Amino acid sequence: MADKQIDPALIADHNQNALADMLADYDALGAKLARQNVDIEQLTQKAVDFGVAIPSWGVGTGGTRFARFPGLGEPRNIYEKLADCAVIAQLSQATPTVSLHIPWDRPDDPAELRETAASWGLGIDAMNSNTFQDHDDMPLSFKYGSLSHTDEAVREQAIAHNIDCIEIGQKLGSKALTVWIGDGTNFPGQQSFTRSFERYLEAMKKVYAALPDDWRVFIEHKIYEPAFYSTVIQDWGSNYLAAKELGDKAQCLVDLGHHAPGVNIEMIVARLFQFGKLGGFHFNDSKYGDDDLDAGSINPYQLFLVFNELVDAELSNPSGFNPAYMLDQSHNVTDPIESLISSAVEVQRAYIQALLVDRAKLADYQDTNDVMMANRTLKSAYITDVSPILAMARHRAGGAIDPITTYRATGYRETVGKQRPARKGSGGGIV
Ligand code: LRH
Ligand code: MN
Repeated sequence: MADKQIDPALIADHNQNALADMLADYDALGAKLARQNVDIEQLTQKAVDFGVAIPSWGVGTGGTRFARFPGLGEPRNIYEKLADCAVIAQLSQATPTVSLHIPWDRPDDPAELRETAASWGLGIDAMNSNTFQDHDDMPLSFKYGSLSHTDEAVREQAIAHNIDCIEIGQKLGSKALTVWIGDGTNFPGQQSFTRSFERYLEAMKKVYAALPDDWRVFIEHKIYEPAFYSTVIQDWGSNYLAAKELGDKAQCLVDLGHHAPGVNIEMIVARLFQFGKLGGFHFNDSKYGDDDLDAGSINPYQLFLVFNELVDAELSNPSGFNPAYMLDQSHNVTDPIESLISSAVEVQRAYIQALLVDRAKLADYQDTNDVMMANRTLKSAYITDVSPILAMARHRAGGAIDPITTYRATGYRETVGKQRPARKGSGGGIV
């Protein structure tokens, strides 16, 4: 039985106040769905079984290149980050794992860290390498790139770092490595697109060779930043080519914020799954660039359309369906714990809404080119308020019916605010 960060009695008290309304809403939705031959209990179980990983780097206050305004009780190390993740998991019951970033989360004692996480009912999800910053314990700079750098010694340094992340991850029970590199150029002519990609592939083959049999490597594409003219793994095309080149254990990770405004991300998801290269997601939201805003806060319909493709994919080929779901956000003006709770719930919401799509009816309308009815079939699922299902799932799993109100009632932020010394505001940087 996992240790609890929040006194379960406090959650039970709060749930007691919200229970009657939640049950009334749940029964009303159940009756509505029954008229559509949909069993609400099946959906609630799907919600209970759903999980999305928390980014360890997301529980600290984020910033931009202009500034970072630290909040109260900033976590100072991976143990305090895990403590905050445990609060999110206990209240939302939708975030069973944490994704780590090295060196930010490098553990002195991996076994002890794994135990501590497990004591809070948390597993360790994908490990993230970092060759987009220079590290004190590394002699060479990644200023001009890492795995695609022109200097073999720098590439070897980047390869060694990724292999180090795998070894740490093995001790923590992780099963995947996410490789996002900022390698690219700011000026036309600065580098050869082809030779950069060749160097990257050669280097990644050495990382790939170090993967244990039951591991995967997720390649994450991004259209720009920190490079502002070209990026080596710029889009799903370069990502897919690299994953194909490397082998079956290499798959593509889709960070929703890494595409140009207007790109049809749900179609990219369908393509990558169709060709067996859909590895996972970094869920967040954005309006312009890689804004790393809360998932579902700007364009919840897009999040729904992504899950619509995922539900379709799972139904079409269940055995080949194993995408890793992770959040990747930067919380600059909200309490990170509240944002991560709310974002996990919004991702879970998009999944349950997508399960409501009458796929047989949709296929008929598509086959007969009844455009209006096809779109309405999708839209009717999206406009269904599934909040009672999400609340019931949390309630049944021991979480909070209204997690953010309950979180505020715990006074957790004030408590850690007293325990953890205040952090001074600083210049740029996301963490
Ligand atoms: C790059 C990225 C990547 C992480 C970093 C924190 O923009 O999405 O996934 O390593 O954010
Ligand atoms: Mn990301």
